[in-house]
Amino acid sequence: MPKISSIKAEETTDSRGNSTLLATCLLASGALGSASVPSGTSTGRHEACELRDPDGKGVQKAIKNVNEEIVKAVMGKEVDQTALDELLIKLDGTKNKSRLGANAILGVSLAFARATAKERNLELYEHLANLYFRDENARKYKIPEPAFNVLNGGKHAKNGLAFQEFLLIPIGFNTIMEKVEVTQKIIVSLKDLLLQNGQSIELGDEGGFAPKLKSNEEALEYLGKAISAAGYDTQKVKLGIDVAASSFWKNEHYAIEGKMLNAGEMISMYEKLCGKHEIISIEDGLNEEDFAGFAQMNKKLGGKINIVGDDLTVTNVELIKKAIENKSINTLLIKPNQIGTLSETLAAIKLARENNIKIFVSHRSGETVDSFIADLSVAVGAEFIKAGAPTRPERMAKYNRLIEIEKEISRSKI
Ligand code: 2PG
Ligand code: MG
Repeated sequence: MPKISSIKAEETTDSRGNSTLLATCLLASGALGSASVPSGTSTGRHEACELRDPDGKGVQKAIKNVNEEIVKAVMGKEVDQTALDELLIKLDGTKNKSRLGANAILGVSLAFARATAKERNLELYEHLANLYFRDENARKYKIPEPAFNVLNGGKHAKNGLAFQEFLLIPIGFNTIMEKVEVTQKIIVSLKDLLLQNGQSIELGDEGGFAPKLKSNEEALEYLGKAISAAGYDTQKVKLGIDVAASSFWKNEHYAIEGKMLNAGEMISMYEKLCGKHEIISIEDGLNEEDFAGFAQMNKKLGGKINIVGDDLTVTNVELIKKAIENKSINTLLIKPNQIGTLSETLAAIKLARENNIKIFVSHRSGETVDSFIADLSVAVGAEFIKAGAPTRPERMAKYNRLIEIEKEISRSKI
């Protein structure tokens, strides 16, 4: 078992220019691993607590918690991932990791995983697969389908669009490299189209454009046109949306495009949109507490498209169980920092898998160039991954890592 020599946390900066935490773990063998923690804006109410300083911005307190209390508790310990994560959870002692901070805990958890992979001379995805699949024969590495967020709205932009993310999902191509290139071409066409129509090409938090369009449907129309203008068709390039509906849930209704809709009306709206556009995935279509509404939506549309839980389930086993009991989703979004340790993230994935729920691994809107989620997605055989527009370094870091892994996997098959 790996023996921890030391752990250190320091400050780094994310893609929005906000402080975040970078943790490094040194094992007695000399193996070293680092990981930085991303940060969300449209966070689910039940996410683990990201500890911020009283000014709401800094992470000095979380850093101090790692460098003092956590170091003291883990130094010299011989542990595996499960034992370390259990120790951290116990040390924190709260239900949502609010004392030490989920950012402090996750940084340590992921840095330890990287250091352990190094010690064992394994690629990170191989090590994560070992943690996830105890049975070596069950293991099969798979590159997930990438979903690229190219038009931003909601809390990620200041353009008044209610839906948070409009995603391109280029399914009709073989390699991840090709999928990235196709999307980059469509982005160029989209930019031209926006400019031709006098729209702004300002960017949102995840690198997609954030034009002030009159409706969500207009955004989907732009995507359709950009796909054809780039020489592709919607049989090969599908669409997805992350509605993040909790962000416009007001007075028990959805305040959208001047209307106040109920869950049934939202579902009818999605049905119509799916009839007109090649949508294969809808995330957080309803408010984060509405398990029954999600179930209705899953019943109506789940046979054809992904009904994805994000704020609804927040990578939390208890909430995932509730979603399973209610048949609320057929796809689960996975964000390690929603729950705060690697072991709990893997447990969430396992539970979903056992219940035939697809896995959709996700970045956060505030990201660093850390590509941990790329390895994670391959290790667990996720169906999908989203990491934003393939135009900015913190987003490309994930796609480039997938490209690298894909090459490596195909080499090992020869
Ligand atoms: C989401 C995420 C990532 P945030 O809602 O799925 O795209 O956004 O990180 O702001 O919660
Ligand atoms: Mg979401």
